[in-house]
Amino acid sequence: MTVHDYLHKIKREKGAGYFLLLDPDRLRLADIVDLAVHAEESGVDAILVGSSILINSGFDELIKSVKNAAQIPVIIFPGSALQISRYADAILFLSLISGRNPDYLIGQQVRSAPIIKHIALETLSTGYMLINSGHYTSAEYMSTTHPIPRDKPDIAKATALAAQLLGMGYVYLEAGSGAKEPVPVKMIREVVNYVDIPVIVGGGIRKPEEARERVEAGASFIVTGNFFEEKGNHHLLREFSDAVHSARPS
Ligand code: 1GP
Repeated sequence: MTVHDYLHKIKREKGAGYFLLLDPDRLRLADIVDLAVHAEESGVDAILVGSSILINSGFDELIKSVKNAAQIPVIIFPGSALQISRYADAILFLSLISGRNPDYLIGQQVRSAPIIKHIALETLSTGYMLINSGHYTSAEYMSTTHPIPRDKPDIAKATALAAQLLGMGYVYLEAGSGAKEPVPVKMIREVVNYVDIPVIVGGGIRKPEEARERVEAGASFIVTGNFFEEKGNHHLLREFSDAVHSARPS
């Protein structure tokens, strides 16, 4: 089964899916492996691996180690065209459609497309949208783009619809890793009601309740990363995954 089909199956059967993001620049390899095992045991549906910079080398080795540790799909969430590995199950093939930087709209994609074809890596075509979170994020700095204002759902709706009309399979509403405020529930609801493709939501989610509210607003997939970089929080993974899987759009 392709990862795309698997994700749609999760959505059909569980209502929504839960992804854990592992950032190679912020976690040691041993911790990444531990967390991957724990994620699978706690009902996480897929593991995302990626970083806005990627200072640490050995990306292939890292993906291999995560693959060996867990059976759930490992999906690359790339900060740039440098983050590609044949050992992953798929890659979010992102275009930063909230911004107007041609390098992140199409340049990085042109550089990476032949490599992705060569290694036959599955791509999940995704319109990536930065939403203002109240402070300057790494993604904004690295991409030199402005995020969509958090009180402008109409801009988010139009941008997400453009992604759909361009044939993209997913939109990702991103407040930025470690964001002070997650993407507003009202914006998620309005975007979900306006487009037909699944909506992924991440950035700044630190409570199961925040994850639940975003599924109730119609998000298909929830991503958390930062919160689980603290070892003391690992025991809450199950609570997050239960919150995502038991919530229903309302
Ligand atoms: C960031 O959406 C992801 O790209 C996850 O964000 O690290 O804040 O959970 P956090």
